[in-house]
Amino acid sequence: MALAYIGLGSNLADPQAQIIAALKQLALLEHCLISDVSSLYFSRPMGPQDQPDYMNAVVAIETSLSPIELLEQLQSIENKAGRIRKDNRWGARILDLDILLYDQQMINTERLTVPHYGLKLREFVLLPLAEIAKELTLPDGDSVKILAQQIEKNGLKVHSKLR
Ligand code: J1D
Repeated sequence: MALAYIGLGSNLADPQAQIIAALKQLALLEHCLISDVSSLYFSRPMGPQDQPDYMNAVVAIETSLSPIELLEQLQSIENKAGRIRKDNRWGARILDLDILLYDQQMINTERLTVPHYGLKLREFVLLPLAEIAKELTLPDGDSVKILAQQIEKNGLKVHSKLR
């Protein structure tokens, strides 16, 4: 079994409900077991500011799926939530499920970059990740706890507990 960390984000169509529904879908995935869930965080948009605020969370999953199989399952959950894949890389979104980490693997393919390329730059990823994985070290040796302490918080705050 591998230990993967998944980032969840939403800023459309009742973000809190989207994240909770996505957690239920993740819990139903075969070959996956949710082992931890962060709080739900309120965050200000990174990227264009003319979009609603976000809700973000991170979950830890034990899985026997390969990274690509896991990505496909996550994209299927995004699609069911009504996510439209269009050219809005920095725009509003109903649901994003990103693979942040997959064990200590480093993956660089056309479809997948792991660790996620935004991991170290995003307070809405680092703080929920540090909440559930205090002692985690990234493949490059950086401590998640220290990165989370150092990053600009940009109004990030815990909105509610998810467990
Ligand atoms: C594409 O990325 C897919 O085609 C995948 O194949 C590919 N991908 C590559 N590596 C991936 C990985 N490790 N996990 C998942 N997909 C991977 C989809 S993509 C992936 N998406 C990148 C994001 C989504 N998030 C945002 O863009 N501001 C706040 N406060 N909170 C947010 O959650 N999210 C944002 C932005 C708009 C930057 N601002 C945000 C938030 O990074 O390209 O969608």
